[in-house]
Amino acid sequence: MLYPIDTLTRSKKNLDGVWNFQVDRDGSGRSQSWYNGLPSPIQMPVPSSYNDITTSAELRDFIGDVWYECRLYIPRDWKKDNVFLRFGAVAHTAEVWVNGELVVENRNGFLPFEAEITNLVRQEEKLHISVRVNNELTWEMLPPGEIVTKTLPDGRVEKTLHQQHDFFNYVGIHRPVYLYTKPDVSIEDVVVDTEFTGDVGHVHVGVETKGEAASITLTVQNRDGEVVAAGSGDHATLDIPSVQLWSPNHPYLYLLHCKLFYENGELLDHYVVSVGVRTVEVKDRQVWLNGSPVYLTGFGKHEDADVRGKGYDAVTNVRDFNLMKECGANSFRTSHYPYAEEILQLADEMGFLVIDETSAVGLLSQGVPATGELEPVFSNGRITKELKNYHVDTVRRLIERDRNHPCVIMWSISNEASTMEEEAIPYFQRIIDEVRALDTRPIMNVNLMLIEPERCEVSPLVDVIGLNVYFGWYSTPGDLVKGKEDLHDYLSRWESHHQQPVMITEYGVDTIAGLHKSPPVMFSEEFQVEFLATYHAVFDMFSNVGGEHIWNFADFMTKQDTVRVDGNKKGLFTRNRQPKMAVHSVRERWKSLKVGR
Ligand code: BDP
Repeated sequence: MLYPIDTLTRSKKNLDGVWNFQVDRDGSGRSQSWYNGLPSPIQMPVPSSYNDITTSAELRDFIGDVWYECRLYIPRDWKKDNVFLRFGAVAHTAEVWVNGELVVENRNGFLPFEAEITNLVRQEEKLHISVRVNNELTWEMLPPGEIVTKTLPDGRVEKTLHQQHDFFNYVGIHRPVYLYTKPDVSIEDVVVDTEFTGDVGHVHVGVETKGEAASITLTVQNRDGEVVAAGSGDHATLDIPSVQLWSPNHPYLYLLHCKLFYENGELLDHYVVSVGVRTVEVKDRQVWLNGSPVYLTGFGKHEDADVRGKGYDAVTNVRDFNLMKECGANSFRTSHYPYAEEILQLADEMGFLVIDETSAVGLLSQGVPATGELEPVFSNGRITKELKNYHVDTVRRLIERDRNHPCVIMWSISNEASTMEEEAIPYFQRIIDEVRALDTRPIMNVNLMLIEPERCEVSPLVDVIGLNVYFGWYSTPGDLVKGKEDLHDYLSRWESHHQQPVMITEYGVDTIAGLHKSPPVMFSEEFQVEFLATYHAVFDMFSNVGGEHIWNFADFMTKQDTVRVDGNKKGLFTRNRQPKMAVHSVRERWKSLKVGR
């Protein structure tokens, strides 16, 4: 599904703004035909999570259905085109009606979906769009979770969400909503892959079309608008002489113009894709970018901000990227779900390497702390065929959405699954087969520190091993001498048991901005500085460590819990995107690190 853009043949209309909204307390909205109009709506911004917009604790923690609606006119000159309605993401499940007709259902809170509504568009009347959103998690979807219901003495039903992850279950229409047009004979998909020989860049292009076009032309323009390569047909390789390679330090983007023509030369469709020429591979226990080893510095992030929750917000994103550049980060992981397409576009433009993660977070026993006993989930029926199918569908949709982005260098298929079970092998093999059938990028799987290297069944199947490590925090809390020893021992065991590079996908400590302690104690800014420095010294002892991502870029909201003070405070920045003390030493390290170490 191509991202909607304005071109010579296509138009789009952004529907973001303030929509009508209503909570469906007893789930009777559908039987009362709320898709024809909400009885007593309040105002709700789109895109945004709805949870923190009002002052109601009930709405923040509500479990069940809510409804959104908006009304608008379709521009007159859209008459002859096919019209589509597209949602960047709605968490977690959605049903969409247009003029009272159900047009699409979606069960994935982090990926786009759309419906063709050409037949429902009446030019002289306002279009009525209605969306039912549900935030319940089950073990047949990702992220997994469970709603436990209890009937109270007065007959009311109380619902409690049991989730597997710590980040707050923000929900709503989270990403931009578009109406857009597409001609009858159209470009349905464009797939781009790049490589280079010497100073010639090769852009391999595949174009999928609908309807009968007489010819397809492909041209590549450089930043100055000059055509530097051209070809034709639905499959072609375009060679760019004196190519400017894409990298974090030089995020050079070309524009690939695809055009469909009728016999008489009439232009039928036009679509444009940004192309960064670069290669990624894993060899000699390192990740290589453009033929040289690259050491990843950066963060595990979240889509999370005060008031907006997980709602897409360009202000926060550009600020985040500026802060990351400023401290020498060259990369981040989309922990723990696919991020908005607009974020990847920004990463292409500003130059960040992205580990693109699915929403498979927490496929392990309920509420497991970072230390303790792991109960099986793959062998006891907890992980079902439905969940596996959902996971396969997620990686397929994720790759189809993101594969043209030069910023995406790796797919992360899960975070903290129970990978010591033999039964995890066929499950993950199926996911990996799906990824490999669709794309050539390296695959990573992320393990929590309870996973013993000698017993990890899934790591042998992947290209890069992600490790989340919190020795001296969740184990031997506050003791960095022991924490250092344990980290060293853990990394040594990974080094001797597995041939792949290891990427430290999480390490960090909760830190209250402004809390100072000497000598350092947990939660103080001094402790964060010391913890990170201790870990960095250990990473530097291992040549198979291919990168370090601090957990987390910024403080983020979690569910209420005794171990969280107004959220997870492991950010290097506060939730308001202001620096904590450790930023300075991290910047010094990352700016002085040699790319390949
Ligand atoms: C890791 C999880 C991450 C948590 C982190 C923590 O991958 O989502 O936020 O622990 O506890 O295990 O801070």
